Amino acid sequence: MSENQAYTTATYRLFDDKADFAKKAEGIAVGLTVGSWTELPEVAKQKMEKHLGKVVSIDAHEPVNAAPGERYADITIAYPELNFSRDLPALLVTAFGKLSMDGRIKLLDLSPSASFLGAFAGPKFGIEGVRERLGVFDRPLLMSIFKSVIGYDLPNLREQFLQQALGGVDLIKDDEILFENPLTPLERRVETCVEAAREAEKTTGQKLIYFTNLTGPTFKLRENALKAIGAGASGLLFNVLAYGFDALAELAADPAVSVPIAAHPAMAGAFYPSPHYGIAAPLLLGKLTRIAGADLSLFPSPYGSVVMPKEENLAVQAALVDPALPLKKAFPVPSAGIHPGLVPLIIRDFGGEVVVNAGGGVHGHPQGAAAGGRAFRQAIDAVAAGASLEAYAADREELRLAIERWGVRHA
Ligand code: 1AE
Repeated sequence: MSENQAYTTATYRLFDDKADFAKKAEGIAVGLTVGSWTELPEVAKQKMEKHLGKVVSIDAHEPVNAAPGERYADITIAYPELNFSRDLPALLVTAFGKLSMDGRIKLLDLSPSASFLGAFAGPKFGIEGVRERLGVFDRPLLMSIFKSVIGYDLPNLREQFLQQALGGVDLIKDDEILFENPLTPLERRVETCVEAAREAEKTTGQKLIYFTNLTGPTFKLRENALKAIGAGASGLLFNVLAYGFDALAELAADPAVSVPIAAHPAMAGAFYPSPHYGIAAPLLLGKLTRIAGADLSLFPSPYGSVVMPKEENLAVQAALVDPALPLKKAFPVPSAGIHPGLVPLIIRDFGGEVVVNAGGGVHGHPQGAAAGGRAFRQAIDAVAAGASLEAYAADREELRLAIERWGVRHA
């Protein structure tokens, strides 16, 4: 590799029962860059050298008597950044465009150069900025998700918001399936919820960020984001995989989009779960989401209703906070099926820089959503106090009832 050039390295896991992995790797490095090499005349080779991809390493896993499907290699290729513009679509199409359809191959990681990363502002607020907005620095944050939103009108939505806010949550997010609709149109929805947030603050004394679902056709996203912010939205929820990383990057880099953005993982299951195909979760929901500028990244936890294995969860978290990336850190938000009885596990596994996020686990509390929020806050306090949930719940009714409803998971 030339020392004067910038490269992005891409690491793949390539499964093949028979292939010569060295040949395959060379085929990728050449095929995704200059197209062909050996047939080129010497003078053309000299000209094309700076555009040629290079095989960095091949780590083959070839057990003796390998069963069918077991043989694979982790291959790292360096792509000259001279070949593509400094945007995420160009990077992704270079490293995993046609290749993503060519056999059993999964993209594990991408490492662009510092120069490429310099084109991205990353999260505008990051973990610290979100904490500053809330004035909460000493505990995991608590997020609540609207549930039952389709077919509901503004008074219903307001009541639901108010109950969540009264429970002492820090963040409230729209459900990702709430789109523009006549019953709760964007600006009216935001105004209504912001007004309910103000009312709740009088009781709780707590600030809150409301992540409004940013929807609509791609070319209207900016306009809709500004409408929502103008109406008082203090955060935006964004279905990043439906729109693409570039749409998020454009929004996050826009000075007028002056609020934190939470990336929702809708559609992620089409990308990461297969060992043979797609894009690994730490890259998809961690590194790329952070480079594109999400302040928070939601993903299925290891414990709830939709699960992602724990090692993958921790690798997503690591990518969101990796100090090697010259960008602000993004909050990990392990989600789906979370209830208060899981809080000790979440904090044990993720530490304090985490957002505990729940929909059903708040709204399904026997005494309603406000009690549901309080049960979560009590669970977080219990962990901080070094107490077991069961002991802490003895004189805290909300937590006791939550434990009765969902139990406590210890491992
Ligand atoms: C992985 C995303 C989780 C999510 O968006 C959501 O709505 C979860 O709801 P609950 O907590 O499972 O009810």
